[in-house]
Amino acid sequence: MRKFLAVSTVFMLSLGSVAAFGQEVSNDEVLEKLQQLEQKVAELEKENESLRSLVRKSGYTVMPRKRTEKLQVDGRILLRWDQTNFDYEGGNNKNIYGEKANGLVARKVRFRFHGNLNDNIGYMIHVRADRGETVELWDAFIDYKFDAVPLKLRMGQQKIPVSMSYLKPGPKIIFPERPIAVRKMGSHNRDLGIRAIFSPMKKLKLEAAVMDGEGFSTLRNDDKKYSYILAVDSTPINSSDFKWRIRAAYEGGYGWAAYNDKKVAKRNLFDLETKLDIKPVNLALEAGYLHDNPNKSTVTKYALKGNVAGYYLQADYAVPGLQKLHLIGRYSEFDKDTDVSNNEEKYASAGFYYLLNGWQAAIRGAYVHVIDTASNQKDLISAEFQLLF
Ligand SMILES: [Ca+2]
Ligand SMILES: [Ca+2]
Repeated sequence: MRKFLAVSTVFMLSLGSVAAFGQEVSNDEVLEKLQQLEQKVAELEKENESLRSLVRKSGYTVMPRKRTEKLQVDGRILLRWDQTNFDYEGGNNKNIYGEKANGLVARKVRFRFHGNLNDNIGYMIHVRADRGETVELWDAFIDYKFDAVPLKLRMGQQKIPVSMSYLKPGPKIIFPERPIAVRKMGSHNRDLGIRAIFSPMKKLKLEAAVMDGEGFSTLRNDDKKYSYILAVDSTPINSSDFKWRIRAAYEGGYGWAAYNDKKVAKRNLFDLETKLDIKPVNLALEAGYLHDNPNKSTVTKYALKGNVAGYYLQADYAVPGLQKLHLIGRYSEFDKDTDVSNNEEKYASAGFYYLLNGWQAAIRGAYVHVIDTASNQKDLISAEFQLLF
């Protein structure tokens, strides 16, 4: 009995000492186990890669199955404050950025539902309730990726794949709005159609699209006519110091045109846009040129004299040592009638953006100086707060 008590006392004491050091010891053990596991994973990946290269050498590739995400929900809120001396009295007057009054506005309120059903099929439904207006369907498309060829089809309501700066996701644009030339000439709207993206190599994309040409608010193709788009998108240089991207696109057929008072015109739109990142000096330069030679009889807003053309130049400089802060500048011109001289619209803008937490929480500020204008536009100052969730 005495022996049993002694043994159990020793046993209890040793249990106590384990309990006393329990926390520390188990943390170390967990760390050690984690390190062992990580090492094993690394070894398995190495083995996996060598097996895959063996398979490749033997003549065919087995693609690993990607992670599938059936439904992801995200969105954004963008608050904007505008101030200008523009005269809003008397009807539907809007400032350069399309606002009808000075002050604060919930400029963008968006929800996106998107996902991948499997390796080949993805989708997105994107709704907006901008400026407190009615909820509208913004994007609704299905993506189909082929296995045998590097080809993707995007079917449904989507961006019209012409302008590089228009295709850039809205949360990542550096000024509150895209350049005036793009806003006036590009297809800054959604449309129904089908877009094919062929990527024969990493640095090159060839695209073709057929769209209803009506814009997103008219869902029926009543005129039974289409707009046709061809585009080349290439990144010839992508090194640690430089990145150069260039996109050229052509839109023909019958498409919605902002300069034609948002009516359909028979377009011959050529769009060339390029961006150069010079990383050692924190500088990104961007430029674009747009030219439309539409069928005169289809331009109903005014008697068109000549062609429609516009361009922009912009720069983005990340302040050294303070790289969340970017200083930006832009010059943009738009001419609705190239045969009539000295009536171009000209705008110069300067501003900044500050990334509080990447683009997830960001502040933008800009001053747009009106050099020449066709209407009675005035200089505009804007500030924005963006939150992605
Ligand atoms: Ca049409
Ligand atoms: Ca002109």
